This record gives sequence, structure tokens and C-alpha cells, in this order.
Amino acid sequence: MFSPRLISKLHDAKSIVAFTGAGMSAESGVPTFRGENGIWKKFKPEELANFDAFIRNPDLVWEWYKHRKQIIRFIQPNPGHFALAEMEALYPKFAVVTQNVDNLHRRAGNKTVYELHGNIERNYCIGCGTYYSNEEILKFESAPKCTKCKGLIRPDVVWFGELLPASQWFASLDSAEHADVFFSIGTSAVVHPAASLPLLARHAGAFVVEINLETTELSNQIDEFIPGKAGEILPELVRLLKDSATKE
Ligand code: BV8
Ligand code: ZN
Repeated sequence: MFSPRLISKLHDAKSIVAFTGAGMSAESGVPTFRGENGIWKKFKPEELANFDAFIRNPDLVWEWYKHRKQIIRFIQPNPGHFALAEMEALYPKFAVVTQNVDNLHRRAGNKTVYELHGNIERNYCIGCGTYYSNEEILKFESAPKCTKCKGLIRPDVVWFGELLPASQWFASLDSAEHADVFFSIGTSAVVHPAASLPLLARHAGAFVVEINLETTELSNQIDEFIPGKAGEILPELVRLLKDSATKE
């Protein structure tokens, strides 16, 4: 499953980036966006994940996010998440750069996690910026309103047409530019600017490996494509790395 080239690159590496998308959380029971049971099959991004749609129809947008928040409440990190947490301890520099908003990487134990598209466990008032937890707002039937200023409360995620959080973006850029090995895991690599990171890393000298169920726009532009499930491949890879570390 793993080429001698990848094993040797991982053996010599000092800095690793794991760039992840919805496929990373699929085995935890979180539906992907564009796969066969993708949540956007029923909805379209332009209807839901953008600010205008929210202002035009806050109840519909909230219905979708409440559905996803409910899912997130009952799911656990999967073996792929735990493998990345173990991998972080094997390298001097290790960053997870995720497009996911489900907080599963942190719950699995990764310390350096950059969330490019926000976090569905946080919400804030568009009027006065007050933050609200899911517990505080999930009791509302329709779109929740701020107790301080009556403004609409929105999920703290990055919608289409919105800028990514600058601190997360620049830290991710810096990690990509200094990575020896850059993994792109469970992402269709269609949403920008996040999707530009793998090739940016490659141009800066990283060995870029893609782990995905199917090939993507990236697959023929990077160094190695490993077909399969993140929750199966990553634990196997970490087992191999730990075995070779003990043999030394
Ligand atoms: C911005 C948060 C600029 C919300 C999300 C035309 C060309 C290029 C770009 C654009 C364009 N038109 C518009 C744009 C910009 C736009 C964009 O990229 N659109 C795309 C769709 C064309 N981007 C933006 O708007 C971004 N902002 O550009 O601002 C700007 C400049 C100046 C001033 C103001 C603004 C903001 C984008 C962020 C959108 N928010 N999410 C929410 O979650 O509700 S995006 C959403 O898609 C999620 O974050 C998700 O993570 C992300 C990417 O999807 P994936 O993670 O890749 O998931 P997907 O289902 O697609 O793929 C899963 C993969 O996993 C599949 O390949 C599957 O085979 C695989 N898989 C499944 N199971 C497994 C597996 N792999 C391994 N193991 C498994 N078990
Ligand atoms: Zn308010």
C-alpha cells in the first residue's frame, strides 16, 4: 500500500501537514458534501452556505445547520483522526489544516489544528458579535435571535463569498510552504482558496500524497495517490512508522 519512496520521505521528514476535507469524517458518520450521500445533493451551496441566503431565509439555513449540529453531537472521531493525533507526536513539526467544521481533529487529540472554514460548534450574533454555544441556541425552533440586541445568530463557519479567517489561513500557508510531506486527505479539492494548498506545498518542495476514495482534480498533479478509506490507510501508515522507529 505504501511505496518505498513515501516511507523514505516520511523517515527523513521534519515537518508534516495533513490537509483534510469531509472524507476524513465520513467514517464517523458525517455525510460528505459532494459524494453519493452528499448533503449538498439535497441542497445547493448557493441556497444555503452563503450570507445572502441566510438573510433571505434564515429559518431554512438554520434548519440545515441544526440538522448538521445534531449529527455532530453524536459522532466520534474515527481511527483516521486518532492516527493523525498519533502521527503528530512522531514529528517535530506537524499541523492539521482542515476544511471541516466538525471539531473532530481536536477531539481526537491533535494540538496544532487550523480550521479554514470555521467551526459548527460556535455561533455568533451578526448584530453585536456575541458568541453563543450550540447548547444555548439548539432549543430555538426558528432562527435564533441574540438576547442582547435581538440580532440574528449565525453559525461561525465561512460561507461562500466570505474570507477565510486570516490567522488560520496565514498559518496554513506557512505550514504548507515548509512541509516536507503534505497529505491531502478526503477532499475533492474544489473549494478555493483551501484547495490551492496542496500544489502550493508541492511548488515549495513538499512531497504531496493524496489519500481518497476516488481520484480528484489533484490526483495527476501530485507525487502519490493512495486509493482507499482514510480511517483504514492512516492507522496502517502510523503502525508502519512506529514499527520502523522502534527498529532503529
Ligand atoms: C472566498 C463551511 C473570496 C460551511 C465551506 C470559481 C473558481 C474558483 C473559486 C471560486 C469560483 N467561484 C467562487 C469561488 C470561490 C469559492 C469556491 O471555491 N467555490 C467553488 C465551489 C467553485 N470559495 C469561496 O467562496 C471561499 N471564499 O473565495 O472568498 C473573497 C475574496 C475577496 C473578498 C471576499 C471574498 C469560501 C469557501 C468556504 C465555503 N465553506 N464550508 C459549511 O460547512 O457549512 S466549503 C465546504 O466544502 C466544506 O468546508 C468542505 O470541507 C469543503 C470542501 O469539500 P470537501 O471537504 O472536499 O468535501 P467533498 O464532499 O467535496 O469531498 C469529499 C471527498 O472525500 C470526496 O473526494 C470523496 O471521494 C472522499 N471520501 C469520502 N469518504 C472518504 C473519502 N476519502 C477518504 N476516506 C473516506 N472514508
Ligand atoms: Zn447581538
